[in-house]
Amino acid sequence: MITMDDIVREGHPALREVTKEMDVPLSENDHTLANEMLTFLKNSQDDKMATKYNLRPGVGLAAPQLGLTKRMIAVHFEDLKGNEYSYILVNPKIVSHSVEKAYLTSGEGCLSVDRNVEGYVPRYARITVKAFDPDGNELKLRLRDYAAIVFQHEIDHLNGIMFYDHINQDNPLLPPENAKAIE
Ligand code: K3U
Ligand code: NI
Repeated sequence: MITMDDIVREGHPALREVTKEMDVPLSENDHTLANEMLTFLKNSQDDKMATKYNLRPGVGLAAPQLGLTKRMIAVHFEDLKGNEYSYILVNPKIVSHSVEKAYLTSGEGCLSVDRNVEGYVPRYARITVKAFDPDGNELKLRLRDYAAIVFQHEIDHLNGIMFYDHINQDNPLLPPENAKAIE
């Protein structure tokens, strides 16, 4: 079972590497890893499990956060409309995006960052992602607003990018241009 002890923190080189594409369908070992990543997210959002195992709640997890240079993410969350997003994506790629940006008014956090980093993180408001599921089936997802932000945060991890790399260093709370605020 994945716990916070398995998650690498800022300073670990895996968080700054560009990951390698994976073979699909996944090997048996990588299939197990994928399922464990999704289970971690579910456990982290379950009060009893989170308390028992001291888990920080997360809506997404990328393989580099486990110290692995593998191109795979898991997400598990509901958007404001109650739509559920529960996916393992292998070799995800943003194939198109809006000009318009979006940012969370509360900023972003990261399970690999044990501090509060203030500032708005500009993201694309709408993206289309192509990926494979663990069995090698192609997926195409159209995402907007909060969902688009979560997927971009996770895909950034596959490219060695941390959320605070996007924050305006001179004025972290300056609303980004051409960006809608997401509460
Ligand atoms: O955003 C978080 C959250 C957790 C439970 C309920 C609602 C929100 C926690 S931080 C998080 O999930 C990161 C996970 C990371 F770092 F491992 F990738 C992802 C994330 C945070 C903020 C915006 C988008 C994505
Ligand atoms: Ni993160």
